Amino acid sequence: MTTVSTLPPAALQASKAALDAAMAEGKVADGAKPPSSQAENGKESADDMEEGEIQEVDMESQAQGIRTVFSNPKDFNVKHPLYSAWTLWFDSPSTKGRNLPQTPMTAVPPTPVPQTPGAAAAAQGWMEDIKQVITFDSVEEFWGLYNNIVPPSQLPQRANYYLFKEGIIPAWEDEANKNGGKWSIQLPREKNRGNVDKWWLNTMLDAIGEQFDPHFEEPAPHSLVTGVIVSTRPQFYRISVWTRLAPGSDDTEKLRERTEVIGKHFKMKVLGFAEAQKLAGPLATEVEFISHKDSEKKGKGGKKIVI
Ligand code: MGP
Repeated sequence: MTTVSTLPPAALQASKAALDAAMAEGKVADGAKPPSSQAENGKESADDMEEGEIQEVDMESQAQGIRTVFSNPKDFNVKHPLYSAWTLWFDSPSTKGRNLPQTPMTAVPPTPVPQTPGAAAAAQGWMEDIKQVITFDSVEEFWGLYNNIVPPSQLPQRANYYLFKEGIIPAWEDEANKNGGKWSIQLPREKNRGNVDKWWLNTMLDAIGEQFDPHFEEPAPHSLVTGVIVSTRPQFYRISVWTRLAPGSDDTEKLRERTEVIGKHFKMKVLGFAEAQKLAGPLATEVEFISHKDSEKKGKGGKKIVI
């Protein structure tokens, strides 16, 4: 299944602009709210106006009956498409070994597991407890979902949210992941309960807005980012950004640079740390990259890139 939008350039541009506005408005302070009209056109909303002030109306849009989420958060009729569709997956102790009933939120056709028999069997076991929640392809649907799901700080221990491009399963074995790796950071749970929701929101926004990889529009292999994950563990939180490729000994310097740009963006723009800031400590790691092939070896060697 292809994951790249076939939208015309104008629609893509609108999508990016809408997302930038959403991020500027909602990213940190009041992340859960959809963007306001101010974000789109710099005009005041009716609530912000002084008595007697006259509100400017975009006659052209009105004439055409276009109502964006910015001009009418409840009754809009235009959606801002994302560059790709994304699927949210979830697992927690309560989903393990259970077949969840198909509610409207989970009524998504199952994604096929990878084709080679060995990979399929391995991924099947791993994917057994991971449930698809919903697939969305617009800014509005993202906010609708975000406003209706439990934030990571309220999840039980040993739970995970996985947000992956549609058609890619959150497993090493998927075609799109098998040669890739992940940037991740682990931080102590108690000290970071107040930060994890903001970090996860920022991570999702920058993933769906294609902010991580500046070369995301190149014909192949498209964006290096395939998905993002937040994990709650008894003593720490972990946030990861999965990539399609991992720099290895026979790769060009270009792939390593492109991978490092993603790691630096994650550390500085998404998590808000300074480039030189040291983060490792008890229960904490630096922002570090490891290939999935090395992760599979479970600590038996493997080279990490640390930012
Ligand atoms: P984890 O949940 O990513 O790590 O993987 P964590 O949090 O360190 O471990 P936990 O025990 O606290 O949950 C845990 C284990 O799941 C790995 O060691 C693998 O055995 C298995 N696993 C993880 N991933 C991401 C995959 C995958 O993509 N495919 C398969 N087949 N197994 C996986």
